[in-house]
Amino acid sequence: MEVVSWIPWSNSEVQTFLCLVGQERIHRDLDGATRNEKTFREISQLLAAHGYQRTSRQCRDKLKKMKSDYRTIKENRKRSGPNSLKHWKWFEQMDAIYGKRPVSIKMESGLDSTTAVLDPMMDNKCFPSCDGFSTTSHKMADSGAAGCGVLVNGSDSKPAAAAMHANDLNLTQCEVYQVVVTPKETTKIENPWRTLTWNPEKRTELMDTIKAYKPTVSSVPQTRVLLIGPVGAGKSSFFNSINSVFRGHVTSQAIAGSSSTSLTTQFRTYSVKAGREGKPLPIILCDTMGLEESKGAGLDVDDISSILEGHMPNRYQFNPSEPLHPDTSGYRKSPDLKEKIHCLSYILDATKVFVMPEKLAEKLKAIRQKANLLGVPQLVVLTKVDDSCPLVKENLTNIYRSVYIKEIMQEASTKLGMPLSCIVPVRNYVEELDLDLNSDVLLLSAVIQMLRFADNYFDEISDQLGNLQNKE
Ligand SMILES: Nc1nc2c(ncn2[C@@H]2O[C@H](COP(=O)(O)OP(=O)(O)OP(=O)(O)O)[C@@H](O)[C@H]2O)c(=O)[nH]1
Ligand SMILES: [Mg+2]
Repeated sequence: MEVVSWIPWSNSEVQTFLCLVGQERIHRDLDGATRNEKTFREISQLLAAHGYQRTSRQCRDKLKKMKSDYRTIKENRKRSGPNSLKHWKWFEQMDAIYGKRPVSIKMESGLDSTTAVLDPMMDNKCFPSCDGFSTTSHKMADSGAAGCGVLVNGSDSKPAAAAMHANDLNLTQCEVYQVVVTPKETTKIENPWRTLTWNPEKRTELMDTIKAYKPTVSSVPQTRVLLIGPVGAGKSSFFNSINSVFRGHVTSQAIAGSSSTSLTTQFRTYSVKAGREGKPLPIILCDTMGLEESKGAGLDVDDISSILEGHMPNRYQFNPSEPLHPDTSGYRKSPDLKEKIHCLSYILDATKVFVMPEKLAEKLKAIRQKANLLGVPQLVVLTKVDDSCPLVKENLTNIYRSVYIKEIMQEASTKLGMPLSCIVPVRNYVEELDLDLNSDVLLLSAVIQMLRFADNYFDEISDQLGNLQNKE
């Protein structure tokens, strides 16, 4: 039986809840959908990540109630003027979400919004604990000379204020500050923290570099990059996207789409051609079944070892209840170096990094250990950055200016125990028919990183071979 807590919602909890509900993708998922249980489950998980325990049902009921209150107050306001709304502190935030006004405008638009933001702080004697927000204070009116700020919490701040002003607390001048809460999703870093040039020349340069790439070990004509990650993370779409860039139009050779279990059920090694009749590129992308959190479901960790070591044949049908073993038909007993994996890419959905189930994170760690033992370099490709951040959706070149994307990348780096330099974001082709320059540049940059990482693998191999030859 479901155990439900009936503790009333705190202000900071509602604040966090509204941040989540107001996120563009969640808002879109909820908007007009009749079956939105999955989205409420996600909201419940996100709340849990912020330390609030609410079931998906409680989230649904809360939103229903708040929407009904919002409609009633809005109607009242229409009838009796704006004063009727002053008692409901969430009006401005609800209006930003459901009144079709951007959040940032709402937050800066006047005293009511300031009150809405300050209320939870007053109640909790601290800033709201919603990690999705950054808080800044903006001076609204300046009396011209140095003076005192408004005491947000008079009694608590008195001793410090007295000490700062030599016990003279007579108010002679007043500066009023408005606390503006800007969702991190819309906060920009002034200078991009990674530099990338977004023009056709750069795209051509990246494509030429990939075409001209040659593994440093002569027995390996093509570098093999393995794509693994949770169900629906965008593994197949990543191959499709890279293939599209080199084909010159959007293609979808690998089956991609949404499903609760993995749509990809076979191990596939995909060559990418430079154009329809072109030569195969020096890279092979290996697509796999999605990882699932529960044991015995999705791609098996032992199967990953088999792939890394080159035992698994192309088109092998995954069987989560029975991993590949030496007696399985097609099993490669003594794979060559060219059949092994030279770089392992974890494909992670950026919208889910903060709510990654513990068991899945553990599985990824176990895989990482195996790959480390085999000396396979690893990196993370973060997909769906467009769905994660409105700034990025609006313009992909904001990718390294978005505070939120940086935080997701940092979280991915922590979760997998990898440096931030091993995390690259991409936006796959999913719905469009034509290529887009900025998407191409980001996708190609990810491939370049994969090739650089594979080079590390080949360097190690060359060193080992060199040592062996020296010994002989
Ligand atoms: N907005 C957006 N959607 C994406 C992106 N990448 C993938 N998707 C969508 O995510 C869904 C899953 O993509 P797939 O490529 O099938 O994911 P997968 O990892 O291969 O999934 P399985 O094979 O089922 O494990 C599809 O509906 C894609 O359209 C992206 O970068 N942005
Ligand atoms: Mg797939």
